[in-house]
Amino acid sequence: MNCKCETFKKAIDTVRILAADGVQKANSGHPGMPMGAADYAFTLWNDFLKFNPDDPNWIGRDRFVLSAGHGSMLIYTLLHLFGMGLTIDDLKQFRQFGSKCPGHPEYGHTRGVEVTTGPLASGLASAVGMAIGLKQQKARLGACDCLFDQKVYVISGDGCFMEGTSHEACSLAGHLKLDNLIVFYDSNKISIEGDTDITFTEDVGARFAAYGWNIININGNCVKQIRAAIQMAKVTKGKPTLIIGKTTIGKGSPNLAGKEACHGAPLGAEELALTKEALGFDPQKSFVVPADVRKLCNDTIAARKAEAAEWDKKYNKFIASLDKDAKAAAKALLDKAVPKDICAQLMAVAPQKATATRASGGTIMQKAAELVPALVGGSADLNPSTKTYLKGAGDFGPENWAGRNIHYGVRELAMGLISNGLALTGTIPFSSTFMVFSDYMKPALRLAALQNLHEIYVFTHDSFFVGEDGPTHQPIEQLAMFRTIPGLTTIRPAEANEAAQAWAAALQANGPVVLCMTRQNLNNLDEEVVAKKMDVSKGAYVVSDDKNFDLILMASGSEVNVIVGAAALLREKGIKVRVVSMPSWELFEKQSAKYKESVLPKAVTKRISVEAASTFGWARYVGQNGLSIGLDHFGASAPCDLLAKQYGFTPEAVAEAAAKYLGK
Ligand SMILES: Cc1ncc(C[n+]2csc(CCOP(=O)(O)OP(=O)(O)O)c2C)c(N)n1
Repeated sequence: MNCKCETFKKAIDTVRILAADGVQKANSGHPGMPMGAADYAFTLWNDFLKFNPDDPNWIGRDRFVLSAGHGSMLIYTLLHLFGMGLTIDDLKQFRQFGSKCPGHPEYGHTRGVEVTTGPLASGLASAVGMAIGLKQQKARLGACDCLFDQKVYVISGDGCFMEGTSHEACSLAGHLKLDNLIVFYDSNKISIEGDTDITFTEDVGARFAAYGWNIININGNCVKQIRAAIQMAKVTKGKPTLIIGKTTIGKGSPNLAGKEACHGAPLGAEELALTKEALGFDPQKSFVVPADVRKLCNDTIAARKAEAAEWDKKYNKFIASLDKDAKAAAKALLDKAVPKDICAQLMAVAPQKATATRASGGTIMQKAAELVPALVGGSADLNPSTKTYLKGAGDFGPENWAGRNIHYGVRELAMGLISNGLALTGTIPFSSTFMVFSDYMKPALRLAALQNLHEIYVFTHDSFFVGEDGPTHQPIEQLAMFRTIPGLTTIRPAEANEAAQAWAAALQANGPVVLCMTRQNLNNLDEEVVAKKMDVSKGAYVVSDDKNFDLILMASGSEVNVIVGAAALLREKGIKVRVVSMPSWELFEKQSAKYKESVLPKAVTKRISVEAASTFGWARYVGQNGLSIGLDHFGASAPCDLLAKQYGFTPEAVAEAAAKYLGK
């Protein structure tokens, strides 16, 4: 072995030991995976990965996704060795409060972490979104291969491939021929409960070959084979690549290598010392980077910086070569620009007749797509129903990488996680399905919120008003679910004008937004209300009221029409009412105490909420003496008008319930 080879091997062992040291010090974490995958990960970073230590968001970079997020010490060690901002002291703080090295990698928290991972396979699915995003970006900018040839590199373990998400997302990746996606399968045949033979005996390579992937089998602990595999993957056209690397979990540990015991627990002081000794390190010392390893990495850092500077020159030349319009378009796309007057422009196209909000939303989003080039997305095989197809914007795929419509097929969870990947590669993605199937997307919604990703969910058929499809298709508890996710904004517009304002708010948001749209037609509110009172951006506003009102009726979405009707009936009886449209709790909560008081004055304690969903949470607004009219049971298959009567969601029924509540 020549000196360079020796240092390279020592560098890989340094990754093993730093990872094990971090877990040992924290007395918590997963040393086995980083130790087993160190050969691949270090070789990838040192020899192939394009990154810029000076700028983690450098546009020319490849993406590195550690889908097996439990092996987080692996990425922290690499970020340290390759000058991405983590220090040895940071590594020593693994899993401690406020540390830059939390238990699982967190996007936006640790410089250089491209996506939050931990829920197995979510990173892999989001990586598919990144691969789509990079293809789209390149095609839409009109950049050539010699400039934009970024790859998305993923490390996944057995767990990622057991998860259903890997099926959904990788099936789509194969179909779309995403040859910029290179996934390493750290096939160590161990998961928490032991040998994967107890649960997972399928031929993953055959499965992925059937999806249309390029499969390369290697010894994942052999650097020579790793290099050859990555080189081959990089030049493969028309297919994503899966490199199946047979590895040994905990490699380097004399007594625990190959055993599940090192998957999720520290090696133990004694075994760690034995490991260091076996690998030629001083067993008495921790968190050491040998001088020649440091030099190797520093040389790589310097080389990467120089390459990035060279690339930037070419990129700037390319941008300068664009004509005025193309330059403006590129800027709008890359900046995710949203015009300041977006709300007025969207309001101008809102249909002025009774329409379902899925339909008015569909019209509005055509305009939104025209005004916001970064808006891309699709539905999980429901475009004709959710009305979310962007006309004239093309279908994404090998025939048209610039297409802004993504056909996800019936793959809701993959759609959600891919959207997260799209948001992470510089677009504002939308994704759409029936609201009840948002259940299939919950992990993606949560991860979008956790990462504060700007994306938009268009969930239609938002209540039992779906009608004939019955309880399987009638959402009840989903609204409550959305509202419990921190950082997720839910907007349920009452009619077409509110739908336009909701879309504007969603495009101007800085995190994920759910738009809940109806299947059934809804009357627009009075022109005067639209012109003078409507303000979805505030979350709630007064639609109408009587002087000295002593009852507040509040509702969201389709039930605003219902309370407007109920208020008219109550007024006939001499009851003084205020009607409040409340499309978004989250936006309302962001308002000043003064504004909130102006809409829901504390002095008025007689309050009724009406929403065709679980009443869970409305107590917050109706208070102890309030009444919440909702649906705390599943619906039924029947025409929606009949169900409305059956369940008390008509103006008459609400007026009657209100009169009873008031004792009148
Ligand atoms: C969705 C999800 N389910 C369960 C877990 C808990 N978990 C963490 S690692 C792991 C086993 C993963 O096995 P493998 O991918 O082979 O990792 P390795 O043993 O190689 O470290 C499990 C079940 C998780 N992180 N995410």
